[in-house]
Amino acid sequence: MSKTMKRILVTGATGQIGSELTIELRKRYGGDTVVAAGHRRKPSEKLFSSGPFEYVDVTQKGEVEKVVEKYDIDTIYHLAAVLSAVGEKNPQLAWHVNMNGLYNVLEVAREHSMVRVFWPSSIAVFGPEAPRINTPQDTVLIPRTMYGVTKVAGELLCNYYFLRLGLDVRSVRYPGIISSETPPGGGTTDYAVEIFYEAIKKKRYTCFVRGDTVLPMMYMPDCIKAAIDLMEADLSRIKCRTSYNVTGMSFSVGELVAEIKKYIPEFECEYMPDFRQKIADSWPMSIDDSVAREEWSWKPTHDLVAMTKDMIEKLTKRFAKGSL
Ligand code: VAH
Repeated sequence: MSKTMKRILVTGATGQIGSELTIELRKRYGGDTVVAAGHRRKPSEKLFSSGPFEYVDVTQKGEVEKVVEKYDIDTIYHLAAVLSAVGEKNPQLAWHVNMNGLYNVLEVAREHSMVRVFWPSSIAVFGPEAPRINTPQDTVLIPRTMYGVTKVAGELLCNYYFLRLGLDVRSVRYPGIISSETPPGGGTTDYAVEIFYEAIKKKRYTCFVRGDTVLPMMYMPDCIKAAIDLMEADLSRIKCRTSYNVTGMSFSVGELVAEIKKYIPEFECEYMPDFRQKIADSWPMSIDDSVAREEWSWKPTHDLVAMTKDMIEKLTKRFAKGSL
C-alpha cells in the first residue's frame, strides 16, 4: 500500500456501528485501505466482499499488533465493546473487553508511530447526579452500570494518552444509535431499533421500558458523520480529549410509536419494563452538545420525523425481499 493512502482498521466491524462505518470509510477512502476486524459474529457478505476482513480478539494485544503491522495501519476506529445491558448481566466480561481492549489499542497505537485512534464513549458515563435535561459537557460522572464505568475510565485513559504520551486519540459520547442494517447487540437503547423491525414484521412490539421513557438518540448517518468529522477535524480545534457530548434528537417511546403509526396505523406497542428501565432512568433525557458544535462544527442532519421515514422505507424494502 502506498504511504500516502490512509490505512484504517475498524475493530467491532461486525457490530451495529462498525458494520456501517466500515462501508462508509471504504466508500470514501477505497475498499482495500479499510481493514474490518471482528471477533465473534460472522461478517456480512457486503462487509466481507468490499475489503480485507480479519478475526481479531482485542483483549489479546498480540492480535491487535499483528493486524496493525500486517496492514501498516495509521488510523484505528476502535468500536469493539460489550454494551450496557449485556454488561450488567456479566460486568466482569464488560470490564475485560472494554478496558483491556481499549488499553491494547492505545498501547499498540503508541508503540507504532502514534497511530491515530477514534474511540466511542457514551451518554452512559452520566448517572442520576448529573442534570438529566441538556446534560452539560462537564458535570459529575457517577454511572450506575459497569458499561458506564468502563466509559468513564476509558475517557480518562484516552485523556492521559493524549496529555502525557502525545497520542492523537479522539472520542464522542454517543447516545442511543438507530440503524437499519445491523441489529444492535445488547444495549439498553435496543428498543428504538427493535420496535421498527417488529412494527413491520408483526405490527406489534412489547417494549422493555415504559412509554414515557425519554432518551437521547442519533440516526446512523449522523453517528458515522460524527466519527469521521471528528477524525478529519484540524488537530488545533480539538480541545476536549476525554470525550465530546453529541446527540441527534430526544424522544419518548410514546412519541416514537406515534411517528411509526403515521406509516403503520394498526401498529400496537405494549410495555413490560425489565431491568433495563433502571438503567434508562439513570441516563440523561437530553444532551447539550454545544462544545462539539463550537469546536469542530458538529451538526446532526436527522430528527425523529426524518429518521422514522428513512427507517420505515429501508426496512419495508428489506421485508419485501425477505431479508428482514
Ligand atoms: C447501550 N447503545 O444501550 C448503547 C449506548 C447510550 C446507549 O451506549 O448500551
